[in-house]
Amino acid sequence: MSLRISELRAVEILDSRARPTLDITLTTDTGTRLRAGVPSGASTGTREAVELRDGDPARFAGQGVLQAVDHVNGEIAQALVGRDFASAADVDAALIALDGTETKSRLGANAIVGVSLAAARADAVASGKELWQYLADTAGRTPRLPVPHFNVVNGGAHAANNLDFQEFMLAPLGAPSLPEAVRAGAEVYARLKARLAAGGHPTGLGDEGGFAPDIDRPEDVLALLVQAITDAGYTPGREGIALALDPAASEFFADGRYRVAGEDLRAEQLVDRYEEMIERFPVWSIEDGLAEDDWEGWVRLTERLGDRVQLMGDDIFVTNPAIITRAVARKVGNSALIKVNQIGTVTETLEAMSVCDRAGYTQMISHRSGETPDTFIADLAVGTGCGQIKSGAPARGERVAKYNRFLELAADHGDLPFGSAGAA
Ligand code: 2PG
Ligand code: MG
Repeated sequence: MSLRISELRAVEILDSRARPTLDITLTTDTGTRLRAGVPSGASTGTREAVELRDGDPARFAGQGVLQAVDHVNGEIAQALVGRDFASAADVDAALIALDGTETKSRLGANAIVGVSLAAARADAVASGKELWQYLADTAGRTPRLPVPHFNVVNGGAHAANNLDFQEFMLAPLGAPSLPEAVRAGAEVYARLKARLAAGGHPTGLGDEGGFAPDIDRPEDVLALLVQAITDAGYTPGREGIALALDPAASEFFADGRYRVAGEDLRAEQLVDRYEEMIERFPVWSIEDGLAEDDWEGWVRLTERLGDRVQLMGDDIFVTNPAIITRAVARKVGNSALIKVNQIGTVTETLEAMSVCDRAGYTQMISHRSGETPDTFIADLAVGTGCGQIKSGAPARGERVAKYNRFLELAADHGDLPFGSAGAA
């Protein structure tokens, strides 16, 4: 199989948060055109691959991506167009070599990841496969429809409320099928809205489509979620709908203390709080429970709670195979959040996932808070069969696009298994 690119074009478009990002069109020598939209985070890890932003205060408050666009249309196109590649992995290798930096900061990880996503799509078409099948074969994994984790309450850097924890998710682990899981998420979302309204809370939305009420204490949100699950006729818990948290603790960590609902907590005290939450509420997964630089705290967190819940690294691991390898050696966490744009290419993303597999760490595919309607991550979740994804609330087009892609795949491929391997 060979892949030859005849044209590569980038355009500056808007993401779901009114910030500029890139749209990539890759045309192959057979005339097939593939598109990719580039996602962008707000609560980013400091070791993520670096997005190139123009910094010109006269445009989009410095957030423009015209330099990254120029790099795709200029240097990257010159290097890739007309060359024969054996696979998209070879395109990724060429992109990494061309950039030449550790963090993809020269050409921009936003430029590189867009081309990488489009190249994977082109390779899938050249191989005569659907994207998820192609990714499954490339990764050597068994496809599976994942359990969607619906982020229904937004705080932290994703909402203008008082809530320090960033994400509160519904995890329908007990759903018998993907369509039933999506239905559960949507039904509980509706009941949650009604509960919030009845309690006098505004029902405005945060960046990922979850509600953004002014509730300070995370425990109060968890209690509300359990009520909404019950209101909708489901069972709270792993056999029905469990809960997952992404406190994104790096965002409220300063001078060795975690500031939660007005209290300054040491890591040990925050771990105590998590332990109480796990005992009182059906929380099955905690992402970024402690800050990315608090490795000591993470070791203790993992010792104390690692055999009871999934402890997932996002800002601390940044989908980086080398960092995850260090974490495994130090027994930090037991799971990794996987974001293609944190590392910058599909190839390195799959590598990070195989490091996790070898260590017995579970994985969850993730969107970013700034998204486009691109559904690549839905196919990535199915193809890698990791069993879990988060793509925000079951509301807002750019979030729902991913969930709807699963509904399509479930309808077209009745034999695809469903469920989270790590949740049992
Ligand atoms: C996270 C992500 C996605 P952001 O912290 O997990 O929800 O947020 O894209 O802003 O980094
Ligand atoms: Mg996170």
